Amino acid sequence: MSELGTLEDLPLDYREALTDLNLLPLWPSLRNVLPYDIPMRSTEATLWRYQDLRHLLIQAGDLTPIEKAERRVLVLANPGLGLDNMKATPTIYLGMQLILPNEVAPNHRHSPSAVRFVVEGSGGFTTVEGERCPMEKGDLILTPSGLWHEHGHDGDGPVVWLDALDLPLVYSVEASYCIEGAPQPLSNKLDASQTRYKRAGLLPYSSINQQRKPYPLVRFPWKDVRDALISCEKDAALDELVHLAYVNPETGEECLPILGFSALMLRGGELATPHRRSASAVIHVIEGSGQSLIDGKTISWDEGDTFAVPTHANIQHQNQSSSRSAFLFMVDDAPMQRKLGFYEEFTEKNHT
Ligand code: GTQ
Repeated sequence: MSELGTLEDLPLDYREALTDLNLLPLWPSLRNVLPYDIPMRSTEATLWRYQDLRHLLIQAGDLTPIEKAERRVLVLANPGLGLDNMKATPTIYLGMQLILPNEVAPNHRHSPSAVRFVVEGSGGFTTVEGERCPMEKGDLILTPSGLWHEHGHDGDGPVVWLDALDLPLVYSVEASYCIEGAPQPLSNKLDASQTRYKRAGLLPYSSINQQRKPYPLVRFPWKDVRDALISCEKDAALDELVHLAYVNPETGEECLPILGFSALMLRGGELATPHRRSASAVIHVIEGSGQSLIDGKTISWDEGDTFAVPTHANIQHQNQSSSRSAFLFMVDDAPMQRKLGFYEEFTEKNHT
């Protein structure tokens, strides 16, 4: 491998002539954009503890009325990517959103896709294109690109959820915008998770012949996912991950185009070593406590905590309890990488 020429190797007047014409020599920077073997990564394995941020979020409820916020959110920003850039990873935006009883976060739709993962409280709901989705702890609710959505709360006490959006990607291609709308007529209808998609492999007969909706199911109740993980565990080999993907029930494909969602169960005492992957991810702790080793950095996590996993990272997750299972919710950008043709999984460790 030969040493590449630097900028300083070039005469000043030549460099100025290039700059005047908006030109740049590639070779001094070639290894920055195409490093050998492992990408250049600025994302840090950052931990956001729920215990640390919760009181600040509740305080925002006193300081900022919902009318002054539209969405009352504290953004979980990765310091390695610049705090102001609102990135947990290069593609994933994360926020903790608070809604108080009788508040309304008004109807809108936008080009980035979003999901909500409920962290705390009861009685919240998100209406998606007229479908009222109850929000209970651990429920996943999709608000795909372009669909109307608004949030409300007709219970007691604070309701908090984690927002994950593909905003950094959509923003970076200068395609992110939002449209305001009138409140959606509230239906009392149950959402499709309760009326249409009750079991894997069984669809409402009428849906077979119809033009498929791109997002037939927008709510995945945690109770169903948790039960499914527990029943999978009974049949899983000891060295097999108990890991389920949230998918579109009609196509079996990932439920959104850019970000992917999955739930991982760590059995009592389990030390899990998932394959190193080209995708970045964030992990939210639904239940349990433990440690994750990410590129040599130890993250100690508890219920409600969230942490970022850079692309190509070496990872291990250790359940701290020898008897109780731990449950993790994961968001990654593997669907985008697969579509673009550069998703990879590695069976061996990398450089470190
Ligand atoms: O609830 O629609 O965290 O539009 C950021 C942007 C939440 C939302 C966020 C949003 C929303």
